[in-house]
Amino acid sequence: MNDIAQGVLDGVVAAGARAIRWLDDRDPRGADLVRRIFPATGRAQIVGVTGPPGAGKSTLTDMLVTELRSRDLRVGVIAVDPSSPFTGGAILGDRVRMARHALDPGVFIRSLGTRGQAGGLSRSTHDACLVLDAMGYDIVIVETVGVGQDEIDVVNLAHTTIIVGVPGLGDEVQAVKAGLMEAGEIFVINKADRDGYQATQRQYELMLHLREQAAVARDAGWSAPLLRAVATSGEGGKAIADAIFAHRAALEARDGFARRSGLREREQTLAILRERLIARALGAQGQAVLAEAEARRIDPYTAAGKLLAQIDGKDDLA
Ligand SMILES: Nc1nc2c(ncn2[C@@H]2O[C@H](COP(=O)(O)OP(=O)(O)OP(=O)(O)O)[C@@H](O)[C@H]2O)c(=O)[nH]1
Ligand SMILES: [Mg+2]
Repeated sequence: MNDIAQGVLDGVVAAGARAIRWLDDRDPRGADLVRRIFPATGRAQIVGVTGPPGAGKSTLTDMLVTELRSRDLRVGVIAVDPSSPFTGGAILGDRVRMARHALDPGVFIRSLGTRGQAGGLSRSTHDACLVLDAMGYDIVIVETVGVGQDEIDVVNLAHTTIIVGVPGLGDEVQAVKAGLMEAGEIFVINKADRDGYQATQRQYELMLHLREQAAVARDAGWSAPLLRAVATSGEGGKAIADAIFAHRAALEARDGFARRSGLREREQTLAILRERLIARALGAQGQAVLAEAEARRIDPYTAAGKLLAQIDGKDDLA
């Protein structure tokens, strides 16, 4: 155990991989490990990359890794696979695509799948970010498909969120509106080599304009740029990397970087608490109580009261 924590702090790749697996498996050694490495975290900039299926998020991430490496930064990548029907086989494709970084000791790439329980994915992702942070990676890119609440939770973990759009997806701007729009700090229209780029650019300009008027941006002190990219040819990588640093500087100028890290720890604390409380409440008789509710023999309030009683020892019928 000490060896693994020390290995993480020393940036040893095998130790990092082991630590992430422990945490993802909810192995109790994971909690001890986080306790050890936590003082060494809080430095890495967490960058979320999200957008519709097939928008080119992985290709763009790969391009960004190349650009950031050319600036001598160490980069971690976490590819979140929510196992949705949209992403079947994506991870394998990502592996192939990122293979050229595989031998670079300054790059660490891992994929995380869903744990089945609500919120489980964002908890595992945050844990993995902590590990990569402690290992000394300057930037940790988290790629996730922009569908579903779990993914939005993941996006909310980031210091900086990049929304990737593409030309020719009619209701795609709508999809972005459904919860991700507020979080976006950098908007990128990828596949700018495709027909319909200009129409999509206008859609996004309008959307950003409306967003500004409605004052709903997560980071009110930042004017989100709209950038173009052709990730397959490396076009746009430099401007996106510049925007990532500009946003970090803007956050730091008003103490927002540390504040955003802190909000993440707060959310993570609540997520861990929820998981543990539910596990304790469902212990022993828990499944039987759930079955009673499912059979409609008792109402859900009574059922929840009985489950709470597993924790505090009294029958909470409030
Ligand atoms: N023409 C063109 N194709 C691109 C561009 N960027 C990516 N692609 C292609 O689009 C396809 C999907 O790219 P990915 O990077 O896998 O997209 P993704 O958003 O990560 O996909 P999921 O993770 O499955 O949601 C691949 O065939 C890429 O080669 C681009 O700028 N122009
Ligand atoms: Mg992908």
